[in-house]
Amino acid sequence: MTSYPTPAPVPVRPESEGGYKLLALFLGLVVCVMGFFGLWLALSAQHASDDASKAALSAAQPAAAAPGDMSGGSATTAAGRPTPSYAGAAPADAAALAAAHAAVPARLPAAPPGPVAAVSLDISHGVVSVAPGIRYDAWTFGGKVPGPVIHVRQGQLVKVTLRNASPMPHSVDFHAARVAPNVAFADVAPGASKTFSFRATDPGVFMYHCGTAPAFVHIANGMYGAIVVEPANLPKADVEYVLVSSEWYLNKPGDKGAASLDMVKAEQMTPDWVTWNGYAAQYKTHPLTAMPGQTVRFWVVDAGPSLNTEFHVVGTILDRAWLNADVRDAPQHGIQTAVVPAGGGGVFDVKIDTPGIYPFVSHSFASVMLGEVGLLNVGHVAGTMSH
Ligand SMILES: [Cu+2]
Repeated sequence: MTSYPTPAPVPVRPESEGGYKLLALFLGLVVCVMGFFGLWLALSAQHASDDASKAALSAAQPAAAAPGDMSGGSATTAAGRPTPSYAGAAPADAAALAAAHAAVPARLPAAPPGPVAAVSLDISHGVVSVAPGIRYDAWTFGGKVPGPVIHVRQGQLVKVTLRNASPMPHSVDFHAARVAPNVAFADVAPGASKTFSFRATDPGVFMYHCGTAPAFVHIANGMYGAIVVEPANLPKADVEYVLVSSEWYLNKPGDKGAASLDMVKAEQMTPDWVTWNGYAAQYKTHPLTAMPGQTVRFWVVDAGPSLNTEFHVVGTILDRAWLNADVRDAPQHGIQTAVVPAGGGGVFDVKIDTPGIYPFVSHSFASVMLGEVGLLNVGHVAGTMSH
């Protein structure tokens, strides 16, 4: 018989030692990988922090003006230039100047009869008054800011003739139009003119403005107005007014020589003046009027360029409010304050039975401090009112 030696007991330890070595190797690798990952995270965070610091520094610097910039503004000034507010700046004879100022007519003009509404817009540059004794070198439709109120009836063909008597290209963009903007709203060269048409299919009150780039600058310099596209089915109003809200950003006070656009203030949306129909508080000195019991309709456009208007009439409630100028749908009733967004419109009816003086404001009250306040005198009562 062959005998076999009894095999020595096999120790388990060597196998177990091999397992531990593998485990140790694996853990070592994990530690290395995590170490590298941690280092990478730390470096990335440092880079992100550096980038954020650079971005913040860059944001604090006013942008340099592009070559050929014709804003007339202060974008060319050095970084960090202070932008003092000229809000409320007034010469000693401001009250007399306000009284002598011929308020912009706010009454809605008649719409032309017939199937075609011919609209002429003459573009020019010139000095306008934006507050008592404060002048601004503006870019205009029709020599005034805002441009002429255009009133057409829904369904009419609006035939626009644009003549550019200014030294630079301009254009017009009608929010009431459904047209290819690259064609209809294209630039018109200095001295040139053009005609285009659109069907006024959509009723309401709409902004029009120069759309030449940068439109922001062209709007801030005064190139905007309102077009009312009146539907046949609105309830009757006794008195109708058109109000265009807008901001002014001045690079100097404007009392000694006309101011121009301050791009820094415009971009930061810190206006010097906010106005109804282009001139601070003009309807405070020259109130709009109505008789008790009459329905007064306000067609409101906010031309911006940047701030909304929170339309509110002190002492009453908006009986009907067609928000966003959506006059195809039923109005809301009993509204205290209605938002009119920059670049948008709203239609509001009030019926006031008690004689008195009723301020109309943007209830974003900083705008009131800057001039966006007017009075509706109901019943030709004596006196005035501050708000
Ligand atoms: Cu323009």
